[in-house]
Formats: sequence, C-alpha cells, structure tokens
Amino acid sequence: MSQQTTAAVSGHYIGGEWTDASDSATFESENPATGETLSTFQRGTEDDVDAALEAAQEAFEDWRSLSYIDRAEYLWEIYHELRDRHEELGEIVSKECGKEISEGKADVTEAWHMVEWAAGNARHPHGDIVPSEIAGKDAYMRRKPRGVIGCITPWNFPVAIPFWHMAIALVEGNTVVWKPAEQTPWCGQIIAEMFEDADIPDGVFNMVQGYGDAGAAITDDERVDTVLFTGSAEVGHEIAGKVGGEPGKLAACEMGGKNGIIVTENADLDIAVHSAVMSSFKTTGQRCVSSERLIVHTDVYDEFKERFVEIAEDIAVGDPLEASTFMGPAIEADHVAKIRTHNELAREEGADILVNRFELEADEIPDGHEDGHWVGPFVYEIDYDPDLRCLNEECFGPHVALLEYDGDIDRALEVHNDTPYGLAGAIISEDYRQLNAFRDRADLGLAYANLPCIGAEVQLPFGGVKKSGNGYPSAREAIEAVTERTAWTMNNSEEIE
Ligand code: TXE
Repeated sequence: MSQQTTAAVSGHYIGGEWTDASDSATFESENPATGETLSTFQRGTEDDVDAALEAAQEAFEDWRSLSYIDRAEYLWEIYHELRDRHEELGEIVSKECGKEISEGKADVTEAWHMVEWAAGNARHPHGDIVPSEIAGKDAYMRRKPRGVIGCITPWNFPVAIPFWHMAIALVEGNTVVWKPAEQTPWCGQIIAEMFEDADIPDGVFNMVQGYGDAGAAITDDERVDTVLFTGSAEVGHEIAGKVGGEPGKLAACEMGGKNGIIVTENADLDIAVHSAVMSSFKTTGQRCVSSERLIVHTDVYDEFKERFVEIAEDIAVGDPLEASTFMGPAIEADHVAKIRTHNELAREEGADILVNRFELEADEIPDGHEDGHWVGPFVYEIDYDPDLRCLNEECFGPHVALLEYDGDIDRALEVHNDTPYGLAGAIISEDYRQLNAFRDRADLGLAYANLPCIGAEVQLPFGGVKKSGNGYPSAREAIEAVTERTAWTMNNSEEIE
C-alpha cells in the first residue's frame, strides 16, 4: 500500500513497479486556482513507454486466460477503492483541474459507475448464437481481447475518462498502457495506487506520466493493438490518420464539439434558461459537451436573452473548493490565452457583446488566488452566417453565442447542424413533433431534450459524429474497439460436407 495524499516525485507504474523516467526528467502539476505547484512527477520518455509496452505484452497471455469473472474481481476492488477514497480524490480533482468541488467528486462517482458497469458486464452474454445454414452445425460469434490497449486521456475528467477507457478494456482481457493528461498527473498517481492496492497482476495495468511525446510513443508503437483517445480534435485526427491507416490496428477517438441548444417558440423558458446556463458555464465551459451556441426562436428571444444575461452577469466564479462557487478557473495560462483569442475573434466578426466578464474584477478573485487562471462568462449575439469562424470553432471555455432564428424546426436544425462537429446538443420544446425532428435529424451522437446538454450515462453510448469522433473509446460501445470477433462454425453431425 503506497497511498500518498501529496506526492513527492512520483513515478510511472510499469510492470507492477514504481519507476523513474529513463532520463530522470520531471514535470510539475499546478493548482489552476492559485498557480501553486502541487507536486512533481517523472516525465515519460520513449524508453519508459517501451518498458510499459513490453510489460503489457508479457502480461497479456496470462491475463486473457483468466475468466471474465476473475478479471472483474480486480475491478470490484478498484470500485471499492474509488468509493472509499471518494472525498480525497474528489478534492484532488478539484485542486488539480479547477473543477468546483461537487463536480470534482462527481468525476469520481462517474468513474465507479463505469467500473461497476464493466465488472457487472462480465456476467452478461458476450456473443451471438446464430442459426447455421446447414443442419448439424453450430454457428456463433465469440469475442476475444485484442491485446495491448493504449489509453490517452484529457484533463477535464481526470478520473472518469480513464476508467471509461480502461475498465472495459481490462475486463475484456486486454492489458493497458495509459498516459494521463500532463495537467492532472496527481489524479493519475492515485489511480495507479488503486491498481497496485488491488493487486492486479504485474504488467496488466501500466501508467506512464508525461506529455504528448509520450502519448505519441504509445500510439505509434506496433505493439499497441487499439488506441483509445479522448481529447482535442487536432490530436485525435492525427492519431486516427496514423493508426487508422494500419491494418490490424484500431483507433477510437472522441473529441470536442461546437454544441448548440435550440429553444423553440413554445419552450418552457425556465427549463431553457437553466439548461443554457448549466451547459454553457459548468466546468467553466471546459466539457466536450458544453454548449457554445444558443439558437433561440424570435418569439421568445428577447425574454430568453434578458434572463440568460442576468444570470451570466451574476455567476459566482471563485475558489473551486468553496461550495458556493459555480465556476472555477480555466485549466492553465495557455488555455486562458486561447479563450481570449476566441472572444476577440467573435468581436472581430461583428458580435455584439452582451456579457464580458472575461477579465474578472480584482474584488471577484478570492484572496490568495491572484495567480489563478481566472476567466468569467463571455456572451454575445451575432447574426447567423455559416461562414463565421466564431460559430464553427470550439473555444472550450465560458464563451457563448446567442443566435436568433425565425421559422420552423427545419430552420432551427439547419443552423444547429451547420458546424463541422456533431457531439452533443439539446432542444427545449413542448412540441413532440419538434422533439422527434431533433432526435432524428440533428447531427449528433448525444441528443438531450428539455435538459441541460451535459451528463452521461455509462449504459448509453458516448461519442460523436462528423469531426467529433470515430468509434467509441468509452462506455459500453468501447467493447467493439477492444475485442476481436471470431465467427465460429462447428460441425456436430457425422456427415462431412
Ligand atoms: O487536448 P490534447 P488538451 C478537447 C477540447 C479542448 C482540447 C484541449 O477541444 O480544446 O481538447 O485539451 C495527449 N499523440 N477536449 O489540450 O492536447 C495529451 O498529452 C498522442 C475534448 O488536453 O488533445 C493528453 O494526454 N497523444 C475532450 C491527451 O492527448 C497526445 C476532453 C489530450 O491532449 C499527442 C478534453 C500526440 N501527438 C479536451 N499530443 C472531450 N471530448 O471530453 C497530446 N497528446
């Protein structure tokens, strides 16, 4: 048991051992609310990744030979660890990625939901028996593990997303090499401790800390059979391009979105305003499902705008560890600069700014947090034009456009679908025909009705269409990416065909 509440210089976890980087290089994790260094970690090199892949390959045959139920037992240990360390880990999430504390804890809850689903699924059917064309023959589809799975994860759900990838991969009989995001290595450290405490056989789970170069060393290695990636469109497309071109190797990538909410002429405006506020500003707009476009019918536009703007002006930005905070800081200084660029782009493209709290007033920043990466809501209205970059490029911050539309649901859908992305979106309407039209014709992987455009259920698929993703690296559909299918046909009769 090597539980640490503050890590010293924490290593990789490879082949059941804590190891240092081959060149002893380190990096630091930062508290985005204060700018303080939290801890120091080994920075992964190609040699470290090589060692992790070797360990994962060596462990594969023994691990795949266990029954599903036996493999799931290790995951149940992790499930209990996640529950036991909920408070502690939730606080670390909050400290390391700036999420308001209830969201930090919810990240851990979502992780154990995923582990529970994956471990429970070990007792469910894993194939199909089908009728054979020939009497006396058995025909069925059987699943088997693909081998070594490379998992690359982002910082915004530093506990849930790794388990969305890894829990299923492991129960299905694969071994794993995982690289946590460089912004949230402390969460990575705690997760690796949980695997160690669960006594998972050496080499089945391996973690290499570090940056994108370590990630690329994983994705580019021929020993990796499947890459599961969640992160930016830029990196995801690069990985899908490289890995997807190789026969026998798979990449399932889940990227961002330029998500929209349609508010129709008959919407309940209480639901509409609540949904828009939650979807635009929770997690400081840094969720892949956050909405950045509010597409509002002209009949209700003025009232919606007035109510939404009033709340955005007042939203409590502050210390993520305080329960009264609605929005914590942005993840890092570079991300603040990126959000600034998107806000300026909207202005240059003719936006009328309704709320500009991007630079917080000095008295809005909590004492002792002056070096945090603070940003506040930025709300604008703009005439819809399909060529506007501000309506097509993801900001990943509390940056939201109000778009007024006049016409029927077809017009609303035309505006909604006019982005290169297709991850998540919502409709607020009391008309079932409009809801059905949205369900059937919105270009989306995740569609919400009369709800905020956030939240995920592990028993549903999670992924997007268009530029938002290929394959499903998470939730139950990830089984497709981490298993092979064998079509098995067996002659049970005396006759030889
Ligand atoms: O992503 P990156 P970031 C999106 C969102 C946001 C952007 C920023 O669009 O604007 O990502 O997040 C590793 N080969 N989402 O900067 O850079 C990297 O070290 C292999 C959407 O964190 O893609 C990290 O572990 N790996 C989202 C992971 O990839 C590489 C959640 C993600 O980093 C690599 C979060 C490379 N060449 C962000 N370069 C969602 N869908 O939930 C980097 N990495």
